[in-house]
Amino acid sequence: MPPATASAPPAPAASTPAESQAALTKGEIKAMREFKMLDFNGDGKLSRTEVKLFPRLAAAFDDADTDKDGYVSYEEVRAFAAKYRAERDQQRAAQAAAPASSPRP
Ligand SMILES: [Ca+2]
Ligand SMILES: [Ca+2]
Repeated sequence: MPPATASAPPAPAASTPAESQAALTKGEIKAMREFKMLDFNGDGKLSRTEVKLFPRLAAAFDDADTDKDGYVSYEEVRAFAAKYRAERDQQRAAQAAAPASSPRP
């Protein structure tokens, strides 16, 4: 019996199998639902035609389609939303950090 054919899995037995990834935030659930609503033909990605009805999405289409395959996948939507949120947070933080910019003349 050669000991080389050990049937034990080589993976280190980590106790938590991506537990944090499984937990979807409320925002992500909402985003997923909206994504599925927009995905009329259910192929898991949004085409330019599918977002045509939504000018704001159509305008952001090229920005969101990071791999330029002509479709926006859910991953791309998520990345885009994260980027958008980060930029907005940054703007908000910048505004909060600048109390001198009061609208008084
Ligand atoms: Ca689609
Ligand atoms: Ca794409």
